[in-house]
Amino acid sequence: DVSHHKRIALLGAPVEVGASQRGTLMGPAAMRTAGLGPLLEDLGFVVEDHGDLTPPAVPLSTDTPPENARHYRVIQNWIQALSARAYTLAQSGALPIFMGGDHSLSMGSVNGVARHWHEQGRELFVLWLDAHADYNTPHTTITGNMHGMSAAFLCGESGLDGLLGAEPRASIKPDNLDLFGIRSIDKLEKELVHARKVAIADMRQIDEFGVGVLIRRVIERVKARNGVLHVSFDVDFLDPAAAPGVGTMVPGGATYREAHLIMELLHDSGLMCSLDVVELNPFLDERGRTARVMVELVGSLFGQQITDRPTPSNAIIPPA
Ligand code: 6HN
Ligand code: MN
Ligand code: MN
Ligand code: MN
Repeated sequence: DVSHHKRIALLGAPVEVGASQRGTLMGPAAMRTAGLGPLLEDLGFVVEDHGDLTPPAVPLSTDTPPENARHYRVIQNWIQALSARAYTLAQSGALPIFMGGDHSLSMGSVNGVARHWHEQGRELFVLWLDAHADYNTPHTTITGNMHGMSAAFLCGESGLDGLLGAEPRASIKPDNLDLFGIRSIDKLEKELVHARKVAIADMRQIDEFGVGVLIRRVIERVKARNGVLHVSFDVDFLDPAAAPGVGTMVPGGATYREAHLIMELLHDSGLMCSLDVVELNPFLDERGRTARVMVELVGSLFGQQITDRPTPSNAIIPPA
């Protein structure tokens, strides 16, 4: 049923202090400049652009900031505002696209959509396309950067317990998270991911089995439980050669073609209920290349096709 979304809600979340490099605050503007709205309209969607979120400048909460969580107060304001907006956008029946902004924003976007789907009695699954696991907590982090903590927070790990303030916490099961494209993980972070039995498709698996097989496995798992899927797309999932506009480049990432196929298979699945596009850093980009690539990939995620043949979904032999 989520594939019947005809309305897409765009929301910018220009947060940058979750990362060590500045510049992701320009991400939403770059996505708009690269033509995201008109592309989605061409694909037949009604696009509502809700502009950029502006969180309150004054602290909303009075909890004690944890150690090793840099810019906790600023991010806390973002997360609380985002979670509330994500919840109401999901409730409105539109499919929200959260344009970042660094990856800390997902603590708010996913929390809010998870709350909505849990109320509907639907399980939320999260596909984390990323070079990194983002499974640190204030206890395990080396950098203190909160964009490295979002997946762990969403799976209910402790250490940022006051972050949401009065906003209800709607954690997902570690079982319902798929880390995909991973090639950089810290030592304690790895131990935590293994302890929680989080599913990981790392780059070695991608090389050995291919993204088609591995993404179908993700899709089948969601389908089997009648779930819905949130996609959290960190630009550094892509190889730096395809996407230089990012602060945390790691060599050996997904190619343009691999990413494109993933988008097409996800589109065919009809399971996606919401999307984050995060870590785009236009300040580090080359002539808008990365923003353009991300917009193209989102286009494929929403049904852009090379030919207008019926999509050969799950075909073993290519149709004539
Ligand atoms: N991201 N594991 C490193 C850290 O600082 O915790 C990198 C995190 C990167 C986060 O790319 O969204
Ligand atoms: Mn990330
Ligand atoms: Mn990353
Ligand atoms: Mn395509």
